[in-house]
Amino acid sequence: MGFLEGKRALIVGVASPRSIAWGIAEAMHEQGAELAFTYQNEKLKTRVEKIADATGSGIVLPCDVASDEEIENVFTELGKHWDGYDILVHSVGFAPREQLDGDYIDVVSREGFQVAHDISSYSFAALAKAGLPMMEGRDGAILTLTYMGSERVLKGYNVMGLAKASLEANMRYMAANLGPRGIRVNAISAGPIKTLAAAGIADFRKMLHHVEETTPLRRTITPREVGNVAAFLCSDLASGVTGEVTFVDSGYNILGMTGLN
Ligand code: NAD
Ligand code: 0WE
Repeated sequence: MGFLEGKRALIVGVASPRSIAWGIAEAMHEQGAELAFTYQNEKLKTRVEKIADATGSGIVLPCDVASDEEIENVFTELGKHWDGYDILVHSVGFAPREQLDGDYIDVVSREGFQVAHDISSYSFAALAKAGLPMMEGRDGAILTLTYMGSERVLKGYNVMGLAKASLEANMRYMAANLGPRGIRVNAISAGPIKTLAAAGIADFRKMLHHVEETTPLRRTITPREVGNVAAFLCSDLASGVTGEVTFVDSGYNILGMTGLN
């Protein structure tokens, strides 16, 4: 029997079979969870329906996290299928394209900063808050996806680094507030993976190569490896863990002088 048997999970952030959220959905399904999904826009709907089919889920709802109304609507609709739910996965990040190319100080703008923080950090609290009534009284778990660019400077990550720092602080404040109500809140800090969110990022292939050459495990990680840790963190096996950032990065974050490994 899987360690998520009897749990219901809402997965936000599938865009393609390469999405980290796709790997999380597969891992949670394998451990016995019942799943529901959201999609950002009509273009992505059929992709999300594919993973829903593959995991025996019939619940696929629209949700652009820029819209308060769409966030509210997800839980109104979810309530027609489920009387409650146990797990929320937030696997969403976005900054306007031009923010991720060039030096931070040259490209940062009020608009770019606002959008990055709104979509990549605020949406985490907004989804948790809107879904709170349906998670009350049932050992819930909430998870988000972050990146080391929150703590260290990576060329080109720019305002996304600030947004991820905000997201991690957001996660800790949510953990403190929701802990007394039986809900745990955590983050996974993943190493680089070639997903849609990595498409067109300058030198991304170089970064993957660097990870293969220098990390303790000498390889990149897969969405499914992130998924397995996500399934664990959202299960009762992790009942004592909240407010934590867990790295799934082949050990990259422990290194100094990476060029010499
Ligand atoms: P992805 O492109 O597959 O997923 C990003 C998701 O964000 C997509 O599903 C997209 O639809 C969604 N999204 C963006 N704007 C949205 C909006 N306004 N409303 C609703 N959804 C919106 O890429 P991914 O790599 O799987 O990214 C998932 C998460 O993992 C992101 O938070 C990303 O920052 C994080 N992450 C990625 C990597 C990596 O190297 N790929 C590493 C560490 C962390
Ligand atoms: O969080 C991310 C990427 C997030 C992202 C990607 C895009 C591309 C398309 C946010 N916004 C957009 N906007 C778009 O228009 N990662 C962790 C992947 C990533 O991106 C980098 C990285 C890594 C790793 C950018 C520079 C340096 C490293």
